[in-house]
Amino acid sequence: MKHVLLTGANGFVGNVLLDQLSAGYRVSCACSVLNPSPRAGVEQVVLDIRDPMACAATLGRLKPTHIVHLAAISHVPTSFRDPLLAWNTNVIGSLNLLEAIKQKVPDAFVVFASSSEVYGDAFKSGAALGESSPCLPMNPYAASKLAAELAFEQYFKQGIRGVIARPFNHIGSGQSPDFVTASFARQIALIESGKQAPVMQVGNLEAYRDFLDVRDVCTAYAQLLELSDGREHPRVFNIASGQARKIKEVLDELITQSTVAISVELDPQRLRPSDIPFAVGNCERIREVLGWQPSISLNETLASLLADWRMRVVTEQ
Ligand code: A2R
Repeated sequence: MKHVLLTGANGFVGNVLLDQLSAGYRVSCACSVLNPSPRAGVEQVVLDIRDPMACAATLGRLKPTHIVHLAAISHVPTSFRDPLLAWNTNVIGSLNLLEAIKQKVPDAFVVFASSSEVYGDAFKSGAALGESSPCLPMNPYAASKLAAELAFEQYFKQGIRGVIARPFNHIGSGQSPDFVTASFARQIALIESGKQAPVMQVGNLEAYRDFLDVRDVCTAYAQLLELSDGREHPRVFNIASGQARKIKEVLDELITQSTVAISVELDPQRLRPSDIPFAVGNCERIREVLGWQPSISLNETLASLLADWRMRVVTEQ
């Protein structure tokens, strides 16, 4: 049976991907700490990807046929606050994993979760960016992901098998409220339950983003894993909807779905100076090669996000 190892398995994406892959794969999860409620039939290992010997030992023992590399410092403000942590995890951690693949499982097929953030300043063209657009990262997170991509490209040249994915803004249940749509949904749920005054604190509402449901992104990762069947394929894939949505439009829809009246207040602390005003991806490649396209509407995603936060705030202090 095909055996997939997920790094970063306890994260936002890892949790969803685990559900999707469990049907077709034996799944092992590499986590920085053990999940207290593990899934039945899924093996968990503790692995700090910054430790090269631990990476080699884990891959040597598990011998996965496939790997999805999700583990990262994924939050842009954290990468500004602690760039060494971001670079060590995102670049050196990826190199440690690549060396371990080369030494222990050289035939394994790896999907690396990079980010649309690598395009950075190139978004200022206003066009939907394709995979050959310039990569001009504007923050330490994006730069570290691009550096990791270069490392992957080098190992691909040496015969390691796999692809690089550049997902655009994926949202949904389980995401940290450090991210914009989760922050909105959490505040609405707090307001509805009387734990917050009926005033939403927001940052920049004028930016446009290419939003995707995390479940659609995970379907794309699962389809990318199927490229291990030996057919010719490109190395880099955008995972995008191709549609630009104004953040204000997303907020308005969430407020429409709320059961109470809510006003909106700008919080200057939530404004990021390096904000990119418009970011949208061209998704032709993944559609042509794999037939993938998003299947979940934004309103459906927002409804599930809100439902999730309504449950989560019950236990919040
Ligand atoms: O720090 P934890 O316990 O939350 O674990 C995070 C894990 N992680 C690590 N795992 C092993 N060794 C490390 N040194 C290490 N540092 C962090 O990566 C967490 O479980 C996971 C990342 O999850 P999230 O922050 O929720 O990211 P998300 O949204 O699931 O994104 C997945 C990937 C990331 O590479 C993004 O940059 C990419 O998709 O776009």
